[in-house]
Amino acid sequence: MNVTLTRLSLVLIAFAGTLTVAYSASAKSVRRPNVLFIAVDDLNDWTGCLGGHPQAKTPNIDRLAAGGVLFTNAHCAAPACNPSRSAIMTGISPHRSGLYANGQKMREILPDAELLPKYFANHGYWAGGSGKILHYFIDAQSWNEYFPAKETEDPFPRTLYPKQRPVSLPRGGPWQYIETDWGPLDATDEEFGGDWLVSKWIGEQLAKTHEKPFFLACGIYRPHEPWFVPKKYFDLFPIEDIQLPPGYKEDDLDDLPPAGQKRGPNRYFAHIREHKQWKQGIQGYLASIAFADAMVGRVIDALESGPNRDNTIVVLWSDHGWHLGEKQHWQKYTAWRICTRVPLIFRVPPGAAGLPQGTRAGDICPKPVNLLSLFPTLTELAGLPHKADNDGPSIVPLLEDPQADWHHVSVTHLAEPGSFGLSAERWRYIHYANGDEELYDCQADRHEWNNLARKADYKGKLDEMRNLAPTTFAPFVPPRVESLPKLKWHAVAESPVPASKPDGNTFDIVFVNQREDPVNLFWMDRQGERRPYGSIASGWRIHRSTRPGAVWLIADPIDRPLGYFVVGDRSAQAIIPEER
Ligand SMILES: [Ca+2]
Ligand SMILES: [Ca+2]
Repeated sequence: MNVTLTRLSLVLIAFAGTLTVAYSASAKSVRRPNVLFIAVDDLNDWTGCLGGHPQAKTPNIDRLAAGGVLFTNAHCAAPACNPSRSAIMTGISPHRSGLYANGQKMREILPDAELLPKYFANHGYWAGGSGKILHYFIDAQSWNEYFPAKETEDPFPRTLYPKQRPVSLPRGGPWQYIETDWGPLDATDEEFGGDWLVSKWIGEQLAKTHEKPFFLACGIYRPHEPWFVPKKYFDLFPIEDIQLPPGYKEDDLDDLPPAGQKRGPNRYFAHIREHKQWKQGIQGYLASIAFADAMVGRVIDALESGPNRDNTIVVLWSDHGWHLGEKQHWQKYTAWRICTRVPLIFRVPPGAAGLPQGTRAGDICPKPVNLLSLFPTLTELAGLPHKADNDGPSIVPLLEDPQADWHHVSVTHLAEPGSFGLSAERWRYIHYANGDEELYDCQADRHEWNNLARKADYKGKLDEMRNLAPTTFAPFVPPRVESLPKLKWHAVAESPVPASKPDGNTFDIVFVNQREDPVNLFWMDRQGERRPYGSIASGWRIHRSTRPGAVWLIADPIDRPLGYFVVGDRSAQAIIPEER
């Protein structure tokens, strides 16, 4: 009896052992690496590891780069949040989707797109996120969990701002982007909230053991404007020591074609210089970068002290670069290298399905890559099937060998189809929709000061770059009128009608007449005189091309004024209200 029992026990133990082995083997065969996907908003090459500004302080980003592969020639798909992030998250290039600008709506243009987190979730992952990953919305359907709650569609946790704004500059007019503002806050990181709360929630997820592998997206909002961060980050950059951007050259525009000369100078930079705030702005950007870097450090520390350390791919990217005066420009939306080039770092642990040996610490890759490659690279690393509509090539071959043969170039699309910047390994080529071109040798001229496109010696190189460029461009898909922001209606009785102060580039305003009668439309000129621009029938809408700071007067059919609109900095709807 005892013997039988013992034998039975042995059999059971052996059986249990077999089961355990079988389970382990099957678990191992489906073991997927986690993905920690870190986005930093509006960070150009002003990091320690890319060396874009000698005073930049980013010890945590540098530490991550030193532990993985740093790409020194990575570019965005578009130099603006919405098209860049939409391209990353869908894997579809702006010139195929028609999504080129911030004012467009991703879900109007790509209603059925399966975004990166959803693709991972559909392949056995848990997809979580926090902070700014898409352009001011969450897209709840694409995530299992989000902080703040995904149902809010608001990716930002509470954030401290000064009580009175603006702080740093007088308003330059009704068209000034209000977020161009900066200053130190008398607050701790915790009191500041914002990205600190994002990094806290991300850290909590990293500290847990998860049932499923995770795709975890961390969207750090600084150094996006406004540049308010706790004072200790400003204190790292005393104002008397601030150096101007290394890429600034006063006469840099002289050798540009008309489209480049028009693209460069903008109202922000002129306004900042006029008020002697250039160095203060640079200080605000450097401080905001240092703050963002500290938040990245919190996330990396949480990963490295937790249970997921050895099985998590880390990728860090920024959605586009930023000008702080280079080519007389402040902000983004250009095809120059300072605006298209972004930090991109991959750190892959050994054992990842698509790269079993993992990345080598300290590798540096100079090959031209595009953020469109994030989607196919991550699916390949995780061993998921390739998604057929991904436009970018996977860069896994460059993670294996940063000097591998690489025949791709990287294209960054501007808002009008057919305008783009193309980055090859050494050369950069810019093409504007009107046919204007620029050519730069970035090995000899990293700040793109010397436009070679009109020099006879470079005709062959120019032809070579032209032949690498895309030739077809999806038309720009305009946003539905209903999704445009609304201009404020000023009834005439409230205030006198001001004169226009037009400045900047043109865009469309859609006038919507909700009255039961037709109305007449007038543009107020700079002297405050009316100029007729037709009439709008009851219930009709019309488009008028206009500029920031323009004033449009609405009058009844016998030209008695009813009210007016002041145009802001973007396309909008101007709703002429019903009579009450
Ligand atoms: Ca951005
Ligand atoms: Ca130049």
